[in-house]
Amino acid sequence: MARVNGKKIKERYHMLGQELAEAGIDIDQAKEKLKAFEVEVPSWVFGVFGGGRFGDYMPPAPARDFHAKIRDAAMVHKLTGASPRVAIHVGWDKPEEIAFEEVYVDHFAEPRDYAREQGIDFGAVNPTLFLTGTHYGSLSSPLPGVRRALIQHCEVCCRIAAKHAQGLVTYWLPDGSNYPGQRDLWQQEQLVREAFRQIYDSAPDTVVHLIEYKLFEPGTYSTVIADAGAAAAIADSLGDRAGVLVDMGHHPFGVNVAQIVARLVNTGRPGGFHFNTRYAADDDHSVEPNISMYAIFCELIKGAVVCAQDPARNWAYMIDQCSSLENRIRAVLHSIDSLQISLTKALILDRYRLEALQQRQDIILANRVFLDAFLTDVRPILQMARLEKDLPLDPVAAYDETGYQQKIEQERR
Ligand code: AFD
Ligand code: MN
Ligand code: MN
Repeated sequence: MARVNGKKIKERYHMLGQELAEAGIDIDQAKEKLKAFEVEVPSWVFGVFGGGRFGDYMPPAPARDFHAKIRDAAMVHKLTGASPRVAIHVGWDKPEEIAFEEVYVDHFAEPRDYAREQGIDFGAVNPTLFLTGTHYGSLSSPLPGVRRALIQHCEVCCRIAAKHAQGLVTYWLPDGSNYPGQRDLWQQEQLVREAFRQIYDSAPDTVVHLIEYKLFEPGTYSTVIADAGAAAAIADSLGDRAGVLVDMGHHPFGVNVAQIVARLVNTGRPGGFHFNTRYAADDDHSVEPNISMYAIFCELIKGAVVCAQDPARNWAYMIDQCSSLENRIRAVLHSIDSLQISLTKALILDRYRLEALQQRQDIILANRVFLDAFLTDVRPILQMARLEKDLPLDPVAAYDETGYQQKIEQERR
């Protein structure tokens, strides 16, 4: 496929290059940065999930074990060349091993080796804080036994991350309440802070901890870590190796996520992103190359935390979507494609011109320059990058040609 359209792609790329050069933008530089962009895929998107809706319907061929999730993630990387790591969910990926004890750490060596054989590696490690016994909360549970076990679980996850993954641990807590009066809000806050203190202090000092926030769910009245400010306050109290994880789906309507990103990047702390599209509530949808995604990438580039010269400065980028109706692998491929388009648009923004207009308070022209890049069809850049990396030009179409879907539908019946 790549060979057939190669000539046309080069022509289109050349034409766009000339156009952008007039504005002083180097298309080759944008293409090289795009090629360096990496995003992790979550193991859980490929697995068995459901909330009792639509009977037992699930998109065909969910992965029924950890190895199958790894193979699906590897397939995504094979087609995109952009997702060399899979984020894992300890206790969810291997439900038989919730990992409350040290002895579990090395149980993750085998699947990690398996991932490497498939051409990928382990990325972020997620403790699972929402399984059996957590219906009154996790790190703020009123039951000391539950709290103690989950703190240990997080400690084990930190060791797994340090020893068998990238040293990154990301936390999402289901802690909150459903009615006013149900819980002592002060106490919940206190317990969560104490638990994080303990986890942070006992973790190997190579580990980076990212704290995720979410407006609601499962709590409908209150949530302990409900917004970026709450997550940042906890991270601040812990130390330099703690930061905030933004998940697109976890904000109230109308919140400007690009502004949250700008603020967090400015703190210089570690940070990360769970990409998805939010329409009504939570995070179930694939990423689309819309204006918010573009604006977010503009901030990440300005802060030099994406495609940075020094990769250590990069934030951690992950996809977190659910895909409860659509084909999961296609949905994830679509998300990666959308992220690459959004990033490329942000890479060709005429920042000098924009800055000049901002200085003159030229409201409308500044907005038009900002939109110029968003409205540009950057697909020639993306296709050229794929051509050079010997990747399929359209990963979703290429997936359908691999026969993988038919194969897993047979195997996983
Ligand atoms: C939940 C949360 C959150 C988290 C994910 C994995 O909404 O997005 O990242 O589980 O723990 O769905
Ligand atoms: Mn998330
Ligand atoms: Mn979510």
